[in-house]
Amino acid sequence: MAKLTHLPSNCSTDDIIEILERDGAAIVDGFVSQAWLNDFNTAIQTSVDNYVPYDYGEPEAQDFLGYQTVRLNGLISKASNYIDLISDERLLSIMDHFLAPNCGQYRLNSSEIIEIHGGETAQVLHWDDVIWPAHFWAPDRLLQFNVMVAATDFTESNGATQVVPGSHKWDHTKREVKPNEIVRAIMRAGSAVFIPGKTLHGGGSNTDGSKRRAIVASYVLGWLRSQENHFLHTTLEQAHGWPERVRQLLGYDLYAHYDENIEAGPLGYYEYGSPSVLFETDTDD
Ligand SMILES: O=C(O)CCC(=O)C(=O)O
Ligand SMILES: [Fe+2]
Repeated sequence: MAKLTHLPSNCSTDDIIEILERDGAAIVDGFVSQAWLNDFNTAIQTSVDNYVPYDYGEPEAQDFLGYQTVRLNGLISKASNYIDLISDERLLSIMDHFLAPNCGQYRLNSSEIIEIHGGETAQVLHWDDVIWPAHFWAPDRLLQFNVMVAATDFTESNGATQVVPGSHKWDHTKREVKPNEIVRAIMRAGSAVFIPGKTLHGGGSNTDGSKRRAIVASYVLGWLRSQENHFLHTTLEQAHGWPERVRQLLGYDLYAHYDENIEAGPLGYYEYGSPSVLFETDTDD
């Protein structure tokens, strides 16, 4: 029977990495503090309340993104303590392990609220790496890594994510999922589920009407385009107030790839140099 391992909040990043290597998914209970979560939920509430459903255009996109689901991007502008999540040392150590070998410098891919409301049906099972054609040319290379923090409890009936442990090692073109291979990421508010880009997963159906809110921080290889266009969700003025590491994660620097075997880049020029010149007068970081 498929199983999703829960680790305690005081586990080490090595413990998380070990389970992720084995299962392709893991839950860390109590990953964020209740105080951080309360502050985040308070800050984001106005944006959630003001949500106007998007027209996703194609029916396939609507099916995928949901009919009864509130989705928001640009969290760094909507809740100031989101910065703490994306630059959390434990998360960055995990990304150092899984993404850095394929890029050197990874970046924030997307920041999302995914709030599933009553009547939403289950999202199709998918793996997130599939959005970059590089998955086709380099199928054994991880491109993206998704972390979803439960901002409300995730339950069987309110849409807890469906996950297929072990599917990170599958050839997705050859193997179909069986119902008994799917487990639900049932967890308390404040816990987090880790889903690297080759693991099958999808939002669950909400049959009880209680809202299921996820706070997403996903990361991507630095040489791939991020799914979210961070520059349009933030301003240069805001970026001046961020720590240097956060600016780097949001793309305000130059990407170069140097290791023993590969030399590539630079990418992301500003006037043929690094965007970091824009921040040189800063003394706060
Ligand atoms: O909401 C969820 O539980 C998963 C959402 C997801 O996987 C996605 O939108 O790519
Ligand atoms: Fe996904």
